[in-house]
Amino acid sequence: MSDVPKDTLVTYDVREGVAFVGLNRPEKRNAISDRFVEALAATVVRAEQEARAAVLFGHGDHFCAGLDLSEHVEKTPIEGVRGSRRWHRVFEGIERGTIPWISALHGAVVGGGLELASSTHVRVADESAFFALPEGQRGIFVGGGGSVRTARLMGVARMSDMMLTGRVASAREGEAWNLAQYVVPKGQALAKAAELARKAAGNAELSNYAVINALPRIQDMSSEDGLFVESFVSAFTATSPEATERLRAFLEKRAARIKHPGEL
Ligand code: 1HE
Repeated sequence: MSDVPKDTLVTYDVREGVAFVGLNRPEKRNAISDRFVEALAATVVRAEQEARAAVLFGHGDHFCAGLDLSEHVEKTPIEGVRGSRRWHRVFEGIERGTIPWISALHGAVVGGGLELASSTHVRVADESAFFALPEGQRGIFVGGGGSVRTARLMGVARMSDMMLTGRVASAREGEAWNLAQYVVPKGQALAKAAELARKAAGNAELSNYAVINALPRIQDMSSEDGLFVESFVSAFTATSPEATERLRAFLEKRAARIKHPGEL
């Protein structure tokens, strides 16, 4: 992307109802500084208002090298807590907002970069992507929600291994460990993420909201409570005017039927 403005930390563009949010600090491998996280926060709010789905990607050769380490040399403990809580709020705006987020991952998906990717709903990695959690080597700990989100994706055993031993996972290992749902050839993650985002943008907004917000919360409940909540979310979603129209469209043969993967 040669026409990307150099002074914009996060690029933004909406096409066909999909917001494209680009991490744009390639000279520092998209490391997340305080200013960077504020730029991301503003862009997340804008995407929520203007799009039905969003794609998050990195400009340059890497998705994101995590926390900007140069800003953390002099921080006090309470400043560290405030910074971490700010990341939590911004990433939660992605994870528990109203639109689906698809991330396109390539190169380094490291530390806070992996925490950021973990807050998106679908992750597409290209074959150049690699995952690492070098916090132990840097003398720090995850602070962007990784101990909750990333640990739930890959499990505590794998995450402990990565944090304790510095193990680096390839794109394929990341897929097997649930860090990515798709692996595509090098250079194709953004196109695949855009394709998936357009599909998600075509869904009923309330269904997408339920997937994003009800599904993860139900995992935190007992089975009894989960089934109880599911019935309410299900009934509320299915009786919305948009659902009524979509159900009619199917019955009147105006909607596409589902195809076997071999037919696509
Ligand atoms: C940075 C950062 C950064 C690069 N903070 N400046 N994250 C890490 O421990 C990852 C550290 N970075 C790396 O291991 C490598 O930079 C990469 C594998 C990501 C990319 O390697 P490469 O060879 O393409 O780039 P480079 O030459 O290492 O870096 C280019 C420049 O980016 C260089 O600055 P320059 O002024 O010398 O040109 C690097 O210093 C700079 N740079 N990464 C600051 N992270 C809320 S808790 C979250 C906790 C974490 O995220 S811990 C993980 C931190």
